[in-house]
Amino acid sequence: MTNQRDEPVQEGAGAMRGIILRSTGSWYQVSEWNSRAVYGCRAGGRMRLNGERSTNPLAVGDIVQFESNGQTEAGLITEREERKNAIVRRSVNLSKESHVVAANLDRAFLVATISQPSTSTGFIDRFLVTAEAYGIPTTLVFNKCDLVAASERDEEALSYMSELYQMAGYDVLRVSAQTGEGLPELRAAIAASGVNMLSGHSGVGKTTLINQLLPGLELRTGDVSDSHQKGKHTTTYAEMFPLPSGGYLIDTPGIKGFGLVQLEKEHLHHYFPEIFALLSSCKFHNCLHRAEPKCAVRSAVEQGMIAEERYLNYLDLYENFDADNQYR
Ligand SMILES: Nc1nc2c(ncn2[C@@H]2O[C@H](COP(=O)(O)OP(=O)(O)O)[C@@H](O)[C@H]2O)c(=O)[nH]1
Ligand SMILES: [Mg+2]
Ligand SMILES: [Zn+2]
Repeated sequence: MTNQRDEPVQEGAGAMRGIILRSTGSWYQVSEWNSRAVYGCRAGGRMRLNGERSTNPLAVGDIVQFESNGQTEAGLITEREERKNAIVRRSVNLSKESHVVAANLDRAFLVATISQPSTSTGFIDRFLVTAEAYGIPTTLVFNKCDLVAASERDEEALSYMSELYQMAGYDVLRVSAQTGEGLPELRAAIAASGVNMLSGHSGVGKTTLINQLLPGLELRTGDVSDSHQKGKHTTTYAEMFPLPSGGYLIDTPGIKGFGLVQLEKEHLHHYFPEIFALLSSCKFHNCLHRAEPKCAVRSAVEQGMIAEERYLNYLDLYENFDADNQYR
């Protein structure tokens, strides 16, 4: 048996397979595949990850080979298995390096709120395009519905948003981490697949939801107290929690936006499912649904079969797609 370095891994000397639960710079928590026992590990210094321009070659959700002599605090990661997908964002410094938020996701839950803070459809659509491009099915979770119930305008906004995304084919859940409304449905949706990620703006209640779903964790949550009504950054790194059902749940720090590292402008429309579904009905096989004649997408928008706001967000993304393929 060999690893990527072509050095023999001694059978019985503790070569194991695991999944990264947490990474804080050079230190990793790895859950052993079968026993789920957690090992503290460093990364082998000579581990080569051919030509990636990433600030973190190992991320939460990565499946790795590691060695340990039985001590749970002194593991060594020797190999990373190929990723089936990875959510990437531009690194905080201005270099072209990217930062992998999490890898090998089976489902994303985009947590959004109508108020405190409000989530725009522009932000939701950028997230959905990214998730579609990576092939990660996404469920929309509107949290803080207890607040919505107190305002007629917010109720209308929530109904509008729910319909917008249901029309586009997405599952939409309405929940409140505070009152418990909708949590059984959220729990059921999560248990259905392996590695689940909660994402969304800072302050929308991701960590509070995880505390509700996994009692006993008692993670720190943020107060919506500063002047912008955006929660404080209480979650600094993505972190993954094992679920009793066998799956995992990832809490991510509030994100401002994701980069679409491998996406081309001309392919953007492939990642709006309801738009892409009509492409074969457009006159031109390479229709971009802008000003082309006999465009089935534009007539569907006119007939109310495709939501105008989704279509306008598509046009906006297309027009403002910058050279770095990055969203802000
Ligand atoms: N009213 C209300 N407040 C909530 C709800 N869920 C979370 N919060 C509050 O929103 C703030 C931010 O929550 P947090 O979980 O830290 O958000 P995160 O940044 O997405 O992890 C905290 O003060 C929570 O108590 C909810 O369903 N209703
Ligand atoms: Mg949080
Ligand atoms: Zn068209």
